[in-house]
Amino acid sequence: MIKLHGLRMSNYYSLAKALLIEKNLSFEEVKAPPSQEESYLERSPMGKMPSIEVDGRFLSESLAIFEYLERLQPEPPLLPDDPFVAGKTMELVCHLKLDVELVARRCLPELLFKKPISEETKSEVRADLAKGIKAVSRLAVCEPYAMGDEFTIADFYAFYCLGLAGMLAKSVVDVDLLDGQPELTALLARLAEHPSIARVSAEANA
Ligand SMILES: N[C@@H](CCC(=O)N[C@@H](CS)C(=O)NCC(=O)O)C(=O)O
Repeated sequence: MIKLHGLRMSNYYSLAKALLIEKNLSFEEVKAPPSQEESYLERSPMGKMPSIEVDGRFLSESLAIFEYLERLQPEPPLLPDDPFVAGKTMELVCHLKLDVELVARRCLPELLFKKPISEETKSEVRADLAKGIKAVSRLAVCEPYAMGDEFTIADFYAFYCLGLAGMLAKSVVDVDLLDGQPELTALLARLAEHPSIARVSAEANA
């Protein structure tokens, strides 16, 4: 059985857990906070969560975990059949991950560890987030799902990246990330009701 390592408070752990549920795979959760200990780095080379354990072997990075799960259990598919649309789906995932979530993540030390970030960094975050969210809204269809009719991996990244980024942007740099983005706002509300995502949220708050 697959073991999922990490903590329920993590957005990427939650994403990997939602994927396992979506794919109807049996799994077990193992509490493992991030660490720079050698034994942890052997499982996840940057010391981050999540990672999965399969027959004693470890795999980290949520996108790599997705790639593995998609091949292990192709149903339901989370990438469109059409090669170009599949590429566009991954393009959207990249922008959500790198140009929105990772940018907002620069605010995390201030919120979690009360380590103030500089005004210069805050200005950069505001400018970079504005660019990132524009890129996302240019690519996202949002009717009814991120890429249109098909529910895909981009929906998971939309939910878990925009959720954390929105919270960090509001509380640390006083930016409403989804201001003027009614389609993305409605998409996130729909996704919150999607069974795999709803179960992860319910269990995180239990
Ligand atoms: N690129 C990684 C990011 C994972 C990540 O940022 N994990 C956070 C928790 S959500 C973490 O472990 N942070 C601890 C650290 O950076 O040391 C992925 O997609 O899985």
